[in-house]
Amino acid sequence: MIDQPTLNRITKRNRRTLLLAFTLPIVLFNLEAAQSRPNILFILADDHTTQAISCYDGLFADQANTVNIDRLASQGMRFANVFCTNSICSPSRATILTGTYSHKNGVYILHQEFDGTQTTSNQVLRDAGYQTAVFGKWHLKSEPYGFDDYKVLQKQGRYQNPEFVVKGKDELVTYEGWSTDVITEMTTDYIRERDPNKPFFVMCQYKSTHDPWDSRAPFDTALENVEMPVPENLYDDYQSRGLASQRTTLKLEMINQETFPHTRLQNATDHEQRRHVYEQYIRAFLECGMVLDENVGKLMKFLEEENLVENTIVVYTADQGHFLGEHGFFSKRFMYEEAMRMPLIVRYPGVVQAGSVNDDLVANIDFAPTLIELAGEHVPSRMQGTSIQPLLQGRRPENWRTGIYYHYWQHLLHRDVTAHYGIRTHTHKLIYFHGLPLGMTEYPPVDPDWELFDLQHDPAEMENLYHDPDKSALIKDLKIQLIELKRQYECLDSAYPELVERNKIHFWK
Ligand SMILES: [Ca+2]
Repeated sequence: MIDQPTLNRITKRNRRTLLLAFTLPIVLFNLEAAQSRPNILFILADDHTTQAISCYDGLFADQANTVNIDRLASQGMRFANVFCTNSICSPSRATILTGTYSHKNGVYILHQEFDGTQTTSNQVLRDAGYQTAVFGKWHLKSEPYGFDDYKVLQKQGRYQNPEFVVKGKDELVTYEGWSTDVITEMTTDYIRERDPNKPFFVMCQYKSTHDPWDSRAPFDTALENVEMPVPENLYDDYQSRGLASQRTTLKLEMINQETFPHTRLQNATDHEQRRHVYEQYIRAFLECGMVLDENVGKLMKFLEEENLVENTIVVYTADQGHFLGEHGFFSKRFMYEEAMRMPLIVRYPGVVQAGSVNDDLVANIDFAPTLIELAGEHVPSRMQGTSIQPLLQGRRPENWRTGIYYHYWQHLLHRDVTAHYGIRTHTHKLIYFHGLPLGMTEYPPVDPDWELFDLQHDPAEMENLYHDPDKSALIKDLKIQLIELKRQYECLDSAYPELVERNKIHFWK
């Protein structure tokens, strides 16, 4: 015979079991739903080139001191061969948002107004129930569209006490402090105050390391007494190449004092002036990167404190690369390696193997499709890139791309870089300086030129092999691949009669 208290105990236990039997699946289901919809923190730096990030093991690996970005790489996957498809600010940003080339998204050159109503990663994620926000540098002229919240710098913005365009406010709002710190705080404030029942997609977009490469204490003197390495081709004379490199005003001695108000030598040769500016420029750039790196550390610490570090995908990248004195250049634009290559680090615990490195050919058109697929959503067919999710999981699809198509449209406008397009494979790069404005600028056409580089034997791209008779079969093959990519991305020369005319003489020559 069971007494009443025992019966009560058993019934109570049964009730609990029954309750557990009902609630456990719901709890597990919710957990699964949460896990299948990770948060995304997308950190976009400006011009932060791979040579300035220690874990990329470039010339400045020992001086850059990017401990926090390096730690992120050690916890995730670092991509070694990611390339910009049009290496300049606004166009790359439009590509990152839309997963399309410039000729598709309409932002070919700087200061063109971005039509934010076209399909973007943030809109797809927002429609899927994500909370979306962007803070920091925007540089797409139009106001952000399809974000629940935004605070963005007007144009380039400034480092000290920056002004922001704030959602819902007509007047610009000034924020006291250093731009990099302010943007971090906006990002963490938003995440802290979000609806915790919904995943978030936050784009944290720093001005660092754009010119004028300012930094604040304690980093503004960090490299003062440190000897800096010098790229072997700092004094490049551009002899084997066409006129594009000779024509450009991207040379260090030509940085105007408005951009970089540092000292100049009196009565110096171009090379002396170049070296003198280089010594100041390289320190300023890397110190600016240290403030940025410290802020990446702050973001990661915040995610840990908020218990978000396991279910938040953290992406670190920049809108393109930057010359750090290679070929004597600063800035970007050219299809040469230092400007075309972008950093990309993805941390996603449980999915991405910590400390892994990938060297497949990836492009900025892939970013939007990747974020959408990682969020479990369908990639819109309008997007021209391919999700790198399989690469993140350690699998390379059999048909993964073997060449990247590049097109720089901003013919001669700012810094006198000739318009060009080309293909980069794992081993070679073929560049066609078609030299036509193609409706984008009012600058006059210049004579066309070709350059071919063997990236395995000449990674610094010093020897143009285009005129080597032994390379004619290789050149023909690369041109066929280039045309195939132009067909694939619907960027055919037939849209430009002046280019068709020029190609009749110069393309297959
Ligand atoms: Ca940029």
